Amino acid sequence: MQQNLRIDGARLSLRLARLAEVGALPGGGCCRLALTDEDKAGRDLVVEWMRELGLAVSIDAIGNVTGLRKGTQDGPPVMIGSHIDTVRTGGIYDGCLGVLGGLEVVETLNDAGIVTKRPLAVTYFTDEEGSRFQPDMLGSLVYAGGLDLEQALATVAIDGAKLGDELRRIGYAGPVPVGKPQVHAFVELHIEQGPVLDAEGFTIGAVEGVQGISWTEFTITGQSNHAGTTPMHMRQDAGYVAAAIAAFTRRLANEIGSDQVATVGALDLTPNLVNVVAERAVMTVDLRNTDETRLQDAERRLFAFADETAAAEGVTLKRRSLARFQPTPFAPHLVARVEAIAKEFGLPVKRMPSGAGHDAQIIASVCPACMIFVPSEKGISHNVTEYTKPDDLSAGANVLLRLVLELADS
Ligand code: HGY
Ligand code: MN
Ligand code: MN
Repeated sequence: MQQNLRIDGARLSLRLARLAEVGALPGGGCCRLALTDEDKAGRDLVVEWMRELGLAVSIDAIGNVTGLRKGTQDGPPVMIGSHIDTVRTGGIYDGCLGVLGGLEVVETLNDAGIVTKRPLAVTYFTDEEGSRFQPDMLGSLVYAGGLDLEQALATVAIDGAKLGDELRRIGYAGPVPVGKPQVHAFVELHIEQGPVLDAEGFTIGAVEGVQGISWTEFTITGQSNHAGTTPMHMRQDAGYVAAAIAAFTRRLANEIGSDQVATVGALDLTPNLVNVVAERAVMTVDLRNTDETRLQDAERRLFAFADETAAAEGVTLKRRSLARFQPTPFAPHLVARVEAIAKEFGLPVKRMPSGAGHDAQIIASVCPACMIFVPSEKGISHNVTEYTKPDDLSAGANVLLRLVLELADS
């Protein structure tokens, strides 16, 4: 019986479309930055669905929300998790597929009258994106004991808001303590967000691990001056130093090659006027590599270049780490099961690393964890045109269903 069990793809797509209406952007896509009113509305909708499916809903002190489905036995649950917060120009699948895929697994089991041995948990974590409050994966980091709760609550957003205040304001400062969770195993279904599966014709990615991530904020302070009258040798131009660092960042990635990627995603100039030499620049650099040694080398070279360029221009440079994660491998036995189940379903499957950060890499520190990828059309993500075909969504959710049943009845 269980071998023939399949999820209801139309129902999954319907939930994705319904959640996409929350924080919908005029040209498509979503904006539900962590702990904003839009995030609250999305949270409330998913809690409503959890309750409709008979799950016992709990909220912890950092706002992570878990819907628990009883098993025939007590004990640590098999957890299906991801996130529902988005970047500012987000798609409708990033994170949401993992959470709503979990609800779809629950509803499929409810319809079939199946109760697993172990309890099942469907969880969404607070602020996975880290766009508004850094670091990313903040909620799962606190959940796993990797970030102190009080420190997390004191985090100040890019818009100046304090995380603890926002959590209380939206009503998600929950009563459940955090840290030292008991989870039997963790599975996250997620879109690849990169071009590999789509370009190579695979349906499922058996994710072997997540690459290392290094986010740095540079604050450069020079002197504003007249763009026309100030001789070049007398300038302390923060805008020039920021631009030089941005250009170096691209060169650095190309020189290191292989898996190295580097991004200047945020750059803010003050006073940001055509005829004024910028007195201040605040920028971010996102470096990633599957190899920790090469990632450290990239950081060292970037920081040295930034310091030299700032000194030569006579500006001050302050550096702040916003996030730093080492490359994280997933549980080999679970990766092997994802691959085997995909093959049993006749789905083309590829073992691969994840270029994006995910909650699974954090939860991997407290229990065996793995990820199931489905293709992103043209590899586009963190973009309102993010798209994954319904058949691929269903394929991923069916692999999730089968793996969760195996883990929950083992
Ligand atoms: O940045 C990331 O990789 C993830 O989307 N938070
Ligand atoms: Mn994500
Ligand atoms: Mn994302």
